[in-house]
Amino acid sequence: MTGMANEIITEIKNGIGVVRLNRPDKLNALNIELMKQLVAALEEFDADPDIRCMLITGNDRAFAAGADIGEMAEASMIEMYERNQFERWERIKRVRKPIVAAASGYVLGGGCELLMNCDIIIAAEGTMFGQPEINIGVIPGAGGTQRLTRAVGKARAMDLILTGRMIVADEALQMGLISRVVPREHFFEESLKVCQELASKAPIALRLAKEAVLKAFDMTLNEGLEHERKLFYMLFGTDDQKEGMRAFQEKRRAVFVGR
Ligand code: CO8
Repeated sequence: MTGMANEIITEIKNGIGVVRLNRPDKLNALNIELMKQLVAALEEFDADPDIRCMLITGNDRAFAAGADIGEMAEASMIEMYERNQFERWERIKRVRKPIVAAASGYVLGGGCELLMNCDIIIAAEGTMFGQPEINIGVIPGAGGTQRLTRAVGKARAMDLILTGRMIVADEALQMGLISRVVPREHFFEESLKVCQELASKAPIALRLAKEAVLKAFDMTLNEGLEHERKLFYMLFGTDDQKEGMRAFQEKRRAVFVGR
């Protein structure tokens, strides 16, 4: 299936739901319409039993250079409040299947905030990351001050958010903002390979693993450990747990069905 909804292009490849941000002339600036289409696509993929993981990407020049400044420049406080755009961003957090990001070019502002909502983040060599909102008189609004701080620690988050400076992929990797750096020419194919690997895993275990890791941000250590334990026990109610452990004992490759 291939779908085109102006601001994004969607495609399903072997159980992987791919979303390509598609405003190349604007460096994929995230306007409201793009965000609507993106969130709708992710929710649709999340509900589709044939899809096991998702991939969000842009193009060589930009993953996304931030929220669309043109849509915000003249807005009043009340207008911004009434738009309630962040409610839509909250829905990305509720997507249960793993989301891989394949980034290249610019990953700035809201683009970096979108990226931090993804679970495995793969970037082409030379990709530029930043939270430059301070340079246009604001601060990150879609989670940047919170997620960047949790990802890279207070000192580095302060440095990036207060100066608005950009860093390149290697530094972002070293800081813990992203998961892997790959050669520029095939960053998309490399990311797709990671998705294919995820698609071969036990689907319920994948979702529960994602849930458990994300709980580390919201819970105390003891609450998180308790929660993890319950999810672990839950998996013993799945056929895939039996299949996975039996396949190991029988020295064969497990075939997971998502039950
Ligand atoms: N919004 C709107 N248009 C943009 C944006 C953007 N964020 N970024 C780039 N564009 C447009 C440019 O206006 C230009 O359009 P046109 O050709 O019509 O003039 C086109 O994309 C190409 O850009 P440039 O000509 O500027 O390309 P350069 O290679 O010279 O520069 C840069 C690339 C350095 C990335 C530069 O475009 C830039 O600084 N962009 C803005 C980066 C930025 O400040 N991002 C933060 C935005 S604020 C934000 O994200 C707040 C998040 C809050 C949450 C979101 C909820 C709404």
